[in-house]
Amino acid sequence: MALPLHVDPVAVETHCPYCALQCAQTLTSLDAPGPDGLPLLSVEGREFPTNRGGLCRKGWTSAEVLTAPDRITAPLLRDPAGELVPTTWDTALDRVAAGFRRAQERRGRDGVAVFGGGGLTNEKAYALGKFTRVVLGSRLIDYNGRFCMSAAATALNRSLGLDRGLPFPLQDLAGADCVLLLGSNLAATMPPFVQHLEQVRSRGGLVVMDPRETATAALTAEGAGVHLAPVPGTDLVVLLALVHVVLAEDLLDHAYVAERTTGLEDLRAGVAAWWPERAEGVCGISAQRIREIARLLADASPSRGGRGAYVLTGRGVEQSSQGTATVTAAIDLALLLGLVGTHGSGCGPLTGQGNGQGGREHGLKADQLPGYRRISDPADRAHVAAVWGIDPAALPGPGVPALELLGMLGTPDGPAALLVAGSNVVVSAPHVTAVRERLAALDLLVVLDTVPSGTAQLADVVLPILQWAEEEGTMTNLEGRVIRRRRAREAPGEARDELWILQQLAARLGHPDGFPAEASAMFDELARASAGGRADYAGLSHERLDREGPMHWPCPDADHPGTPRVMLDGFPTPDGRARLIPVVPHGPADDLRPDAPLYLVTGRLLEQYQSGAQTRRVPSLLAARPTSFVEVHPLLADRLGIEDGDELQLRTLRGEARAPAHVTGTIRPDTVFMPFHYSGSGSANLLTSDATDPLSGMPDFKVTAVDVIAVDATAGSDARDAV
Ligand SMILES: Nc1nc2c(c(=O)[nH]1)N[C@H]1C(S)=C(S)[C@@H](COP(=O)(O)OP(=O)(O)OC[C@H]3O[C@@H](n4cnc5c(=O)[nH]c(N)nc54)[C@H](O)[C@@H]3O)O[C@H]1N2
Ligand SMILES: Nc1nc2c(c(=O)[nH]1)N[C@H]1C(S)=C(S)[C@@H](COP(=O)(O)OP(=O)(O)OC[C@H]3O[C@@H](n4cnc5c(=O)[nH]c(N)nc54)[C@H](O)[C@@H]3O)O[C@H]1N2
Ligand code: SF4
Ligand SMILES: [Mo]
Repeated sequence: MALPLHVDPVAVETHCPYCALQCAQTLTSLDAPGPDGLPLLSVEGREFPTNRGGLCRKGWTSAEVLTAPDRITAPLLRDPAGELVPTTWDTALDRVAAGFRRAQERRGRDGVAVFGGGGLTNEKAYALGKFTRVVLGSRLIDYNGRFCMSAAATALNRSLGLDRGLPFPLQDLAGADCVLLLGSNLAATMPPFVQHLEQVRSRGGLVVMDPRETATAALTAEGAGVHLAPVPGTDLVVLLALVHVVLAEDLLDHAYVAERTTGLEDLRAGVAAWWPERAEGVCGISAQRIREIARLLADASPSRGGRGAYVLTGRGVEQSSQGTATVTAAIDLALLLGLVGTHGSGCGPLTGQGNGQGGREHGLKADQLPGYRRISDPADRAHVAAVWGIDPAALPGPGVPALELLGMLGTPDGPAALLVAGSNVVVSAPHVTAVRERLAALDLLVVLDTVPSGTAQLADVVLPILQWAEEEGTMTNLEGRVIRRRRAREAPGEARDELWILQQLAARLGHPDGFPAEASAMFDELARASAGGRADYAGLSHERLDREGPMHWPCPDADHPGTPRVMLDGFPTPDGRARLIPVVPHGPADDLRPDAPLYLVTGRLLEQYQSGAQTRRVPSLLAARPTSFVEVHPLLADRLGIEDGDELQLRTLRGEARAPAHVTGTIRPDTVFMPFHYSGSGSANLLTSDATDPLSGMPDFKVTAVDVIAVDATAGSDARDAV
């Protein structure tokens, strides 16, 4: 039912709370009050280069999360009976400060750890990093972006000297003859993105690599392109064979490679053994197909007369213990064809979370300081320490990647207290059973959230925060475009801005200054801390972004127009050249074996977001996708003797889960798929492996060896509830 508009509706221009496309929205206060007494908001799509007015189903319904019936509106403290009960801010903040002090008395500075999230604004990410390093003096901070963008970021920094996600604006894709999309289901994960692929589809140049026939793979139908469905976890081999063909058939851009790269001969030696027929035996894609794709991409390249070509990666190829190597091979391929740092072509990852890009630039990552500075670099440390008004020697060194950090919690030498802001680790981390054990071993778990997520339910103290439409700040989208998030609504109940919470905690821990609660003031400090760094925001401010609109970094001074396309004049490496780097495939850490003969692949559904903490609280989204399920090919269903809807039990080295079968021809017969958005016995991360990529710390989320059994067949055996 349409609600009547207030006579003078307040329309606020902001962006969606969820993914990195950061679709533009207009929020309007309605005349009718919601359950919390505050005006309800209507959501409309707004013209913006990434979404062109469109929103997906999650974007349309985003305001419903604000008034979730179980929204937390007062600080909660666990009482002696074990219940979380409301308390005052003073009591809650005193308890947290005292708990942090006690943990550090017992275990030293690293006795307290911090876990952040890629959904936090730049200002909050920056403040959390500063709080950890300056107030706590702890090196132990990392974030859920480790589970998301770390392999791509590591590869980009190593090969090109810069990780700006996409180094070009999305509208450039319209000019391409070929787009190679590796392990991304963007038609479900960023639906308005599909508009940017219309032209390349009309030219027959969209190539999608995914073991499933997803909505994105379906975009290649009717002559629009090609869908490649490799054996899960073998993308690296496909890429090595593509590079092999480009070199063997001499399809490369010789002038570009000579002028702008180093390492050609090492790369040539590295791929010599990956002729397409050998690759076919590993990945299942025919040698002929591999040659066709290499030629399609090469012919689209400007050096061979094409309009342009793009190589884009998603989590399907990155969330792997060989994720950095796979992205490196994708970059090698793009470099050989002259596609990187040139007009009309490109290569890069599709960042996932709303501020996944800004989070990794401004200090949530264990090894980084604001502005994408390195915490192990003396000059970088000196610059940031000066902005923070401390001695560089007082800055802690690098911490450890997210999964290692979670594994240390509550161990004799590990942290005794943890603060979580912006992640629901008991659903989204791999091998969650182990993560739960570590959280239980803590003396103090503090969670900042808007709703009682699975992780918040385990906390000793829950601090209620403002979200998206209630706060001011900036986000940096998948193209490095810095945009404004604006307040459209008052705080419900006692919920408070996280900047205020950090200010209050800092003061209680002996730092009365340095933590402004105003987002614009925090941004100005961030801009100074980033000045001269790789992600330079020095020329930006809330006021300038309000006046001139979104701008791309780097933007080093107030007269600089921002940089939509980076690396056109050279790469920010010591010699100005990109590095061609040979890599060696080793296969998924957890490979098939007789007691686990199938591949388990995990990923996303259009209607749910991440751990589901937000979208499972939107009635229409919950109704669309109420429970977990397992995609099973009809041939496999026959072999298991099951039908659509039958309950399945899945077993891996890490644990067991249960979910109903969804029988579909869109998956390989040797593979099953599970979404990871659910908690309880259908949670995919009860099953996933905790092996990680040695270079980036990225877990092997995408490929796990699994045994699948019809539940009836297990009756009377050792069947038990997994959670
Ligand atoms: N609806 C929705 N949208 C989202 C999110 C969400 O949770 N829900 N999350 C946001 C975030 S944080 C992220 S990171 C992005 C992620 O966006 P995507 O990367 O598009 O999402 P996923 O579904 O995780 O993985 C993409 C595809 O990888 C495939 N895949 C699995 N294993 C392999 C493999 O071995 N090789 C290849 N080539 N493909 C494989 C899966 O079948 C899946 O279709 O989405 C963002 N947008
Ligand atoms: N098996 C499997 N597991 C995966 C993946 C996969 O593909 N397969 N993908 C991984 C990826 S790419 C990602 S990004 C992670 C994401 O997984 P999570 O890190 O769990 O992400 P969310 O569910 O977005 O959790 C965000 C939490 O923070 C809260 N929140 C939202 N905004 C704010 C804010 O501004 N401040 C604070 N303090 N809290 C806020 C939300 O209510 C929610 O409880 O999952 C990873 N896990
Ligand atoms: S595509 Fe992403 S940013 Fe756009 S409306 Fe959907 S969730 Fe929001
Ligand atoms: Mo992500």
